[in-house]
Amino acid sequence: MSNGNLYARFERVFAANAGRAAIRSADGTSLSFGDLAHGAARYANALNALGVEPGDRVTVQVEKSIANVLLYLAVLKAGAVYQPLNTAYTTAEVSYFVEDAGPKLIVCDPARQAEMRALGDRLGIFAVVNIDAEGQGSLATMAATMDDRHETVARTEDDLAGLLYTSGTTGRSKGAMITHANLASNAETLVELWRITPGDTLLHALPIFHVHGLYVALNTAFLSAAPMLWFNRFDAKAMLAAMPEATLMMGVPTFYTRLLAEPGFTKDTARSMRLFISGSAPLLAETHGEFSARTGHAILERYGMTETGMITSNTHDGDRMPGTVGFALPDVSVRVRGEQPGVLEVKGPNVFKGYWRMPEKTREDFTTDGWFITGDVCTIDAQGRVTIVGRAKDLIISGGFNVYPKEIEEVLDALPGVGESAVIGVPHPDFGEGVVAVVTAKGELAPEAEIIAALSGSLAKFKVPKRIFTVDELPRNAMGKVQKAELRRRYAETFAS
Ligand code: MLC
Ligand code: AMP
Repeated sequence: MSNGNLYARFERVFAANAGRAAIRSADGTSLSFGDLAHGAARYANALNALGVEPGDRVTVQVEKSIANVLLYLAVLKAGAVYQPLNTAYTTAEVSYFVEDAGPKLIVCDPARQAEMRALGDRLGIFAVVNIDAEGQGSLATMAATMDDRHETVARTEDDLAGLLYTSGTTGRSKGAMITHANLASNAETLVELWRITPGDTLLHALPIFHVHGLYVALNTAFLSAAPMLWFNRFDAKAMLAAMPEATLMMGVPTFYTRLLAEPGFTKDTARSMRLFISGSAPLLAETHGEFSARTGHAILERYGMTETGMITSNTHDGDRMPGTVGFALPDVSVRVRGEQPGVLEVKGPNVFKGYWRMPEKTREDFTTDGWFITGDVCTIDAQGRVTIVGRAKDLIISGGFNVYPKEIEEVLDALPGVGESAVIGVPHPDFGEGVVAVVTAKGELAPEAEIIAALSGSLAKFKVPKRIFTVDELPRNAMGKVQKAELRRRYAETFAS
């Protein structure tokens, strides 16, 4: 029986392309596909030496680096489960994710080694090792001494490959259990749909702790043997400098608005480009229009979720309609029950296995006939084209990162001087939506800057409201529910440029 481990597929591609460049970064580092295979084997041997066995979770919160890519590959190769965490998460946030996932190993930044070791001691976690932004650190040192041969662990397609946490509108954050088959089917479909070939060169500037940069970008590049130009973070000028050597880019809408803000970005800069892809947040039709006027390229928008990978995409050859997210991927089915617009439901080999140790939550998010409920309010036209018109979930997407108002409101409400609070997203020229809090005072309320500083102690920076407004009372409807739509209208101009 063939090995269902996603890495086994990568391994065949790496072997067949061993001498070709796989990743090049601006600092001159260059790895061939053969180097990737050897590096992944060394890291996998290091993981095994640290006690990691098939099915064990490995928690990873490190700065983006090529070493981080090798670690991701190694976790797959060793048959373990990759749990990536946003580098912006505070220690308080990380503690929950680690406690819930129960990993065998934590890989963190050296700056957090002591804190994570203390957390590990409290939770009985065997090993805590580190990798820094340059790809150095105790794990890198250990991997360098290891054998570069390692037998890829056999997995069934239904075994877990990743555990990615997503917050919900209520309750605790949930770990989405992603299988090898979920990842393989989605990546294979996208390679075909977007016509990715070894002749492509992908600009990779997304973080690799979320689905977009990790699974959409890396997995498609690996399966298609497309080389990548590597950036540890997004910088519009650096992207422009590299673009004449590239053919393909994947980004969140903020990447595209930031590129457009560069006067040096012209048709000539994009002369070798074949395809620009956007997702994770709504791309304004205005941005789409401005981009085609400037470069002659129609950005291809697609739509997905952590729990499902990619669900829909505009087509490569047909129209790429601004404001719509295209058609269900081959093999994937979507529906809206009852009247349109309505909540989109999805079924297919891309849909995750359920929430980690939360059977109740899993049941709530699936219909009785097995469709996953996305919480995105959509229309589907007669041709099957999907347009997202709103969200049934109280969610803000800022620069491609999800912010759940409930989480921020709970922290705000616990601050002395705050009566009650409502957190909303309003138009932001850079991040698409910007987070704003509206609060009432109960006694002495600290000044805005102090409240923001207090929140930053426990919440990741991107979640912290950029503005806090004080009101006498929050607007409520007849049922006593806070009218967030009214607040969004009131504060719509907060970030108007
Ligand atoms: C950074 N900041 C943000 C922010 N990113 N605030 C709100 N929203 C964000 N997204 C904060 C910083 O901490 C800083 O605070 C200030 O804002 C300005 O920072 P910056 O230097 O301008 O930001 P930068 O580092 O350039 O980051 C912006 C960004 C980044 C857009 C490049 O956020 C990013 O890479 N986003 C991509 C997210 C992503 O990959 N999403 C995919 C999810 S997967 P201060 O106070 O220190 O100045 C998914 C499924 C799917 O959704 O369909 O793909
Ligand atoms: P996440 O939980 O981080 O995976 O975020 C998934 C959510 O991002 C989806 O449910 C959508 O609300 C949103 N999303 C992803 N892609 C798009 C898109 N192209 N347009 C609008 N929203 C999107």
